[in-house]
Amino acid sequence: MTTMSTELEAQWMPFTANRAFKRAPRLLVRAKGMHYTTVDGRQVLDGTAGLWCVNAGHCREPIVEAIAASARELDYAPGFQLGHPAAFELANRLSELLPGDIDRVFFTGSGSESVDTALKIALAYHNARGDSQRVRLVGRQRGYHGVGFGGISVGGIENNRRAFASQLLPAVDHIRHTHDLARNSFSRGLPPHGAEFADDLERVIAEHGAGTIAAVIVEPMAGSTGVLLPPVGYLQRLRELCDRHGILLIFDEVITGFGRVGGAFAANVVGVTPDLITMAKGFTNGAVPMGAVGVRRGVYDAVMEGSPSGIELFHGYTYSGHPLASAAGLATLDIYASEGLFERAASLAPYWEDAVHELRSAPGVIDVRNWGLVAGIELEPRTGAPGTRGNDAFIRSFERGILIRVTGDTIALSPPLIIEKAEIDELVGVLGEVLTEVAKSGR
Ligand code: PXG
Ligand code: PLP
Repeated sequence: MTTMSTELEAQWMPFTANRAFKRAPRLLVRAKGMHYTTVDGRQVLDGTAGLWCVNAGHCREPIVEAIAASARELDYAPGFQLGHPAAFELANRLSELLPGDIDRVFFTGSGSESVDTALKIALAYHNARGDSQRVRLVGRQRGYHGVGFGGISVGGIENNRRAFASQLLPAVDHIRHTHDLARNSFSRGLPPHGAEFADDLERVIAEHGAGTIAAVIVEPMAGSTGVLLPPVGYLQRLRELCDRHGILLIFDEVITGFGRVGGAFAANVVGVTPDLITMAKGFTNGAVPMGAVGVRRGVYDAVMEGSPSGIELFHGYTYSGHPLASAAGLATLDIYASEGLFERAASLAPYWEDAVHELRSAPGVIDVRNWGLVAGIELEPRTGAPGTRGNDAFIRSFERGILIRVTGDTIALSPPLIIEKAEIDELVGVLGEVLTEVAKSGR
């Protein structure tokens, strides 16, 4: 029996229109498999894996058990100068999934912390090698890297930066984003045009000198800003440029990691190994907050060698490698492996692609794009009221029993990887009806 205070004022909600929400709240009280249950007892099909994190579906028993067992046995263990076995085991297991020679793992509590950690490791790496001129960080327009000061500095979403613009990191540049509706609309899988967008890095290099640049950070696929895909060859080209100029390449795989695009990481899927990978979300199936940074052996070794004794990296979190999170992570990786969920995402992707592209004919749709078990459906903004069409679609969808995610006027779909074909049909079918209603009613 759930008892609940109906008083909502005290919680300042994250990335939410607080006043509108508190007037018309949407509360979830339970979840199982592919569905949420609302406070008024309705079932809602989860088309977004929570916030891109519940890749194995909700309330999976082995994860629940692992968390409960750890809570009973080892609730917390300091991670500074002490350790516990599950964190080491999890790092070993993760290093097997990570591509190439990325086999060192630093634990954090979230994607935002992973991003700040990766940026600091990049600076520490160059510093350890006596290359302390390399301090400049390069992000990308429309990038999302969480909400720490590092993350919003390299991030490229104006709304997230505006109020804080006077105090962002000083030496940061942004290369252009990869969205090109004119040439790539309604592409299936990775879009064909735009590998040359990577060459925008040459502009930054020409302006500041390669010897001042520490790292480039990009999401292989920008999720939060509306499913912006990497054109074929783009990530390879970025890798080549970084190699040529001694710049570290960071893939922010907070969303693309753990099966979302049909492999362990997007890096594995496209065959490009970055120097660092940030992750979170699907790492613990969303059940306990945890993130990590995967680091190439050579980067780790350089930081070790740069420091003959004592603490090599002055960085870490109270909750780095938390026992409950480590237990959840191990149980989650077990499920991914035993159920073959990354392969499942890859093999379902063609069915998913066909299904979501049927929305092409729904009113107001100006693009449909997909990769793995992700889809972006871009809607034509209403004149003078951008974002309202998307928001209306979100609210109507929720009322109709499907959870979608909307950013501006782009709908992002990213269901748990356990989704069945009939559920894909339901998700896309209801969404098509919703888009028709939204177009007809103007709200
Ligand atoms: N990097 C990337 C690429 C992300 O997508 C973060 C960092 C930050 O992670 P934390 O755990 O600090 O939130 C993210 C998070 C959405 C949505 O609806 C996306 C995120 C978070 C919440 C909502 O697109 N991405
Ligand atoms: N603020 C204070 C006063 C602290 O003592 C600490 C950690 O000891 C922090 C912030 C950082 O917290 P966390 O390690 O959870 O990021």
